[in-house]
Amino acid sequence: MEDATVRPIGPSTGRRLSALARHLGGDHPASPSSTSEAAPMASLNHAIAPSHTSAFHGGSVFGNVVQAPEDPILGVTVAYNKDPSPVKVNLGVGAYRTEEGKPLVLNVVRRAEQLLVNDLSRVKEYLPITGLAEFNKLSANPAIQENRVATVQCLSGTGSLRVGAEFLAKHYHERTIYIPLPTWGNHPKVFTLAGLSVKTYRYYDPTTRGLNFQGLLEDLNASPTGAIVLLHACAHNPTGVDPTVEQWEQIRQLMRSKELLPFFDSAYQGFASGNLDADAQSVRLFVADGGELLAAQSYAKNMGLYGERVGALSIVCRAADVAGRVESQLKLVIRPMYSNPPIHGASIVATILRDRELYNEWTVELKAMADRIISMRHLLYDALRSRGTPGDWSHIIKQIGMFTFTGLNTEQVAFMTREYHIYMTSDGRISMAGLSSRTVPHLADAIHAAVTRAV
Ligand code: KET
Repeated sequence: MEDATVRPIGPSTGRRLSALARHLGGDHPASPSSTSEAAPMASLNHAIAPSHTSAFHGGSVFGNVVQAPEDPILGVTVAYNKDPSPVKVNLGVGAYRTEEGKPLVLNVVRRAEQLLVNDLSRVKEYLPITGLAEFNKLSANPAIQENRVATVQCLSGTGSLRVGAEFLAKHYHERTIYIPLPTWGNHPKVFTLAGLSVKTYRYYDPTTRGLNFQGLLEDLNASPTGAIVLLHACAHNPTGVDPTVEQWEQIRQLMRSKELLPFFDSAYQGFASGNLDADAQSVRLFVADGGELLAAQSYAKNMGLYGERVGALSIVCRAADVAGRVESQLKLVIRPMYSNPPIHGASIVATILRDRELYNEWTVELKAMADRIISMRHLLYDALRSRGTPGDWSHIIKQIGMFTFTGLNTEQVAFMTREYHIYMTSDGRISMAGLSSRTVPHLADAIHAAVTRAV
């Protein structure tokens, strides 16, 4: 049995790292050389490759460890925190802020936590390897009531993706995963380190600032039968561009006819339309046809539980007996990785999902977050129009979810950070959730200056 074999850590990690380095280095056949993070990734290549520490350098056996670059997204916050300027704005990480620019703990989360604190029967025992059973049951898409799903609580969206990818690398016959171009910068790293081989499919058309639907269909059609395809369930990061329901249906038909395996990343459910059900339509289309798929869910954004690290991996199978065996293997992936997940965040989520009234309150608060982001889109669009900033900025109001993919280039972003203390990722992505009516004029000034300045 494959699971009984103990893989030697050194060579296998080395293989994964060199695969990742190859991928990031750009000599991969379908390497995303034009991904949003092309520049930082090139230097990452050196930093992530294992440095050999056997030699004695400067008095430390670790003396020749190479300084790694900051993460392209989380590193923006690091730089922001170091900036003493009073006008600085952090539009890097996708984290919701209030109109006052403060992090938000949802009222419904406070209420759930209060209930948990008051319940003295609650203990801090280990959870099972698969996490809190009630959380898993409530997290599994309501459409999945057929017992043909294995759901495990994981460490937020990232952990769910990683566990799913490790499972696939071990038990699925096709090791290639196609990810959209561009995509969340962590996707290629998560999948490559899990042992999958990463390729890209066309997704975004910079000229129209919309979906390259034809390119997407062509690339999926040209992929090998059985390949895994990463799909953003809604509110695509970083582009803010989603397929329509009709386009999802076409994607579904193509993928099913080619037996491509969907792996949904659902990190922004509720942020696309403001409605949880509407935002789950893509996943539910694929569940409804009876076929198989994976879904990684995160509660980081839609419940504001970022640091609680609460999420779920669901593997929807053809039949209940398969799901049971899949779950048994997921446990073998999780146990040596982190043994079992933390209890607090999952208890908050379960408390909210199980109670009609709390659930309704959550949907109202979620809608308010989504609405505030939409109002920021309109404010920014109007501010650029009133400044007469050259260019068509209508994509700011057309794109959905937390981000605007502005089209600003690396130099323009660097200029805005240097001169205006505006922090955003170098691919021109802005987290609209980080804006407020107070900071929009400053951002509009910065964009205007960046676009109109002589080079
Ligand atoms: N998927 C996508 C598409 C995504 O944007 C994120 C986070 C995640 C998964 C993982 O979220 P988690 O916190 O593990 O549940 N994105 C934001 C934060 C980050 O990069 O970690 C971001 O893009 O800013």
